[in-house]
Amino acid sequence: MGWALALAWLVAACGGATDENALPRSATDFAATATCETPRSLPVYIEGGSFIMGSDAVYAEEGPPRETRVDGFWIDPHEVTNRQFAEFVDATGYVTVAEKPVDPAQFGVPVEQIPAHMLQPGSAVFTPPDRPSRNYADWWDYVPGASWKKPYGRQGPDAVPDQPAVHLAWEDMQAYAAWRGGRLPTEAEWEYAASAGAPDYVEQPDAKSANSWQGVFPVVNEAADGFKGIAPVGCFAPNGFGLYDMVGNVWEVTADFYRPGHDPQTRDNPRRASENDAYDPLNPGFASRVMKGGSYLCAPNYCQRYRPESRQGRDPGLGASNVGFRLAYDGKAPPPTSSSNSRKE
Ligand SMILES: [Ca+2]
Ligand SMILES: [Ca+2]
Repeated sequence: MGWALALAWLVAACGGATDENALPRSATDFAATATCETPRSLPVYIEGGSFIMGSDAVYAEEGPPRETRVDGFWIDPHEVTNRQFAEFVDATGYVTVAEKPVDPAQFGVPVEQIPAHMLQPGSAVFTPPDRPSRNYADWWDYVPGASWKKPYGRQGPDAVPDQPAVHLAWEDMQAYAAWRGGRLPTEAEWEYAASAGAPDYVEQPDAKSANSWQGVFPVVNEAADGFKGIAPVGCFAPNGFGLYDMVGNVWEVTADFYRPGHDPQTRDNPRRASENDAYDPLNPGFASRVMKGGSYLCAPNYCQRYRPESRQGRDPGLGASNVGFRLAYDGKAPPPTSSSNSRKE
């Protein structure tokens, strides 16, 4: 969501009253303590090929499906973890957008109309409502102090090393990619890698295949898959290319600008690389990027987006507790990895 939009719905949702000393319910209820064996972090080479990109089975913004060609590339086998992001921060001293002072000018309204807590550094944290709702303002809170290091806010637990890094802005992901020697995948690359040659489906993946939401979102979280919220990377079965959590856990931002629907004329390594192509009906003031693959918040009654074809717009500025990323790499040789990246080799 964008800042202006965030202001509108957060004010509508809570009147600007957030107790920054209270532990968000999402922290006590949603912070996973389970561990899994961390999978190999060495990037996987995806041979070039053709596939049917897009779908017309569920949501209009995913179509039309058309045969699409993608050149070969390398991709991380799992979402970028807090351990990996910490290596970058330790080496560079980088400070993320969610940790920096907030510029009131970006709200576009007089400063006295901005709730005080939204002028503090922070990010959007999923906080389940206590009653049924279909209004996302009821489950997103702007939490001061929330960042990749403190995913639930100042009073919450520290980031878990093997969980995906979240609460990152576009420029944070770009900075990490530049340091690591990679880049964000295009939407076509990501979807090709996620589908891994398997047939399309519309049903929710089973509890061993993806961290999604079992039960009636946003109030009944049965967690039949073992996780109410985010999971460490690699707790679920890999796809046919050996990639983990492509259709669950956290959404993953790609390099392409977002607009609803695919251009049927672009079938060879398609890109939406121009900001002029960007249009997000839910966030029209911002040039959103495409994010892919659903998250632990996707449930059949609300968000059937636990599929390779699923796509939504992601505001470049404000992070959220269910959005992360993974890197792609060019070239024939395996890309460089850090020491801890290859510790399980
Ligand atoms: Ca789950
Ligand atoms: Ca994911």
